[in-house]
Amino acid sequence: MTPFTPVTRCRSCLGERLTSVLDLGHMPLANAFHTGTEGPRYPLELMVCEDCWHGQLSGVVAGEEMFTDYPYRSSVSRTFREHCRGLTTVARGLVSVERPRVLDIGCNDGFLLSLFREAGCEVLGVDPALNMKGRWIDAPVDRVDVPVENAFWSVKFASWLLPRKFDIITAQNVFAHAPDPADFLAGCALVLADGGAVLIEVPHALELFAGNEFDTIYHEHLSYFTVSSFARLVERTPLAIADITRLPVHGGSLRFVLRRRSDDYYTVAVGALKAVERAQRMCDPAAYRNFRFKVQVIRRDFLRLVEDCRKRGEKVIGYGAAAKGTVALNYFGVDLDYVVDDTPLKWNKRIPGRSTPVVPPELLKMEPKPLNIVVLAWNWLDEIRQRVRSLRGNRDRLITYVPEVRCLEPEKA
Ligand code: JHZ
Repeated sequence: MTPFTPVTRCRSCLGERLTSVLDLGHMPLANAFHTGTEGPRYPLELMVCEDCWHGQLSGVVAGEEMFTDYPYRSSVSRTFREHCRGLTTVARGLVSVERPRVLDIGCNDGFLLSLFREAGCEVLGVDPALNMKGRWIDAPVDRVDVPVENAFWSVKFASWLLPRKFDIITAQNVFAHAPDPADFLAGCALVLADGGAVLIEVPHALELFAGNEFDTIYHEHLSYFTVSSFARLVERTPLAIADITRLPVHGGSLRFVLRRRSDDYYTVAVGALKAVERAQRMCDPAAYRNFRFKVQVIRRDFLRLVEDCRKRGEKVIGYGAAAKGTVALNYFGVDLDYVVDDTPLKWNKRIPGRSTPVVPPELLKMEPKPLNIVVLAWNWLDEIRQRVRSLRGNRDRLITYVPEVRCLEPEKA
């Protein structure tokens, strides 16, 4: 078990007034799928800074423990692959270079870089996951083979890359993992070419609270950004916000385009989105109490639903062994009959903290009776619904629990 380092200052504005929003107790690491012997548990508590309202965990588990052997493949979802195509086009439109040099931080299985390369860019990935280097993807996209450095991103690592410079720097769903996000941005600034752009995508904390997305709180996610808290952080770096887009992926995300401060780009999006966040009471402690209450209601309703299904002798299974599924099942304190997932690296393992096994979706074809299928990867609900139908026709009941517990009955033909 590696040390758990308590956080005493806000990661965004360095203020010291951190207050608890939701304490999920001691939880396993969300991606530590196991084969019998469970890994350690660590405190999991979401705090908010009363100065800049940045959401953050109460403590840090060492990145080496979470990301060196990483089972998550971002490109398993077709919707996400389409999203990556969109990002590639946007990024290329931001720079005037014909053959941009692209750096992807937290490149995971290399899918995004493969798109940039197809578009004629020169690419480099950085990722700490040792299990991915040279292996890339098993399914479902074609084998991706792009150059990757195994490292955590930092000023120190960026200095090592010099004199290489990049016209486009991307970081999808990795910035919230950074223990020192100001250092992360300073590293980007160091290797950013003149006229270049940094594109950072993070889940939007506004959606977390408005949509009761409690299960996106886990040890990997040290930060929960709003536009306001991101803007406070960027002030401490050599970069400036040139644009912001709200995105539907991962339950609602933000894409920030950052430029070198001296490049004099200006956006009205910051002010407009800060106003949206204020209107949603992101600076009101009562809103956080309300969130806590609604999360408790979800647990109560979910447990009742599972109990009812089991009383009727029905199976309750899950689709998508997402990291957030780990949080949800541990918070509910419940095991499912099994969970199916299209990621081979997760098969024949168990959900962290639980005894629920993860198995290939093909197994669903062997189930004779209608099933109750909890969509643990609720952010890909439409895609998973289609997948289930293609495997089994339209006869199962899908269950979601975000923003509230809801049953989607099979449509009557
Ligand atoms: P998915 C990840 O969280 C990890 P997770 C990370 N920490 C992060 O920051 C967030 O994203 C934003 C499976 N699936 O994408 C694949 C199928 O099997 O919601 C995945 O195991 N078939 C970097 O893990 C899981 O579901 C399918 O058709 O919560 C989805 O995980 C589809 C669509 C998904 O992220």
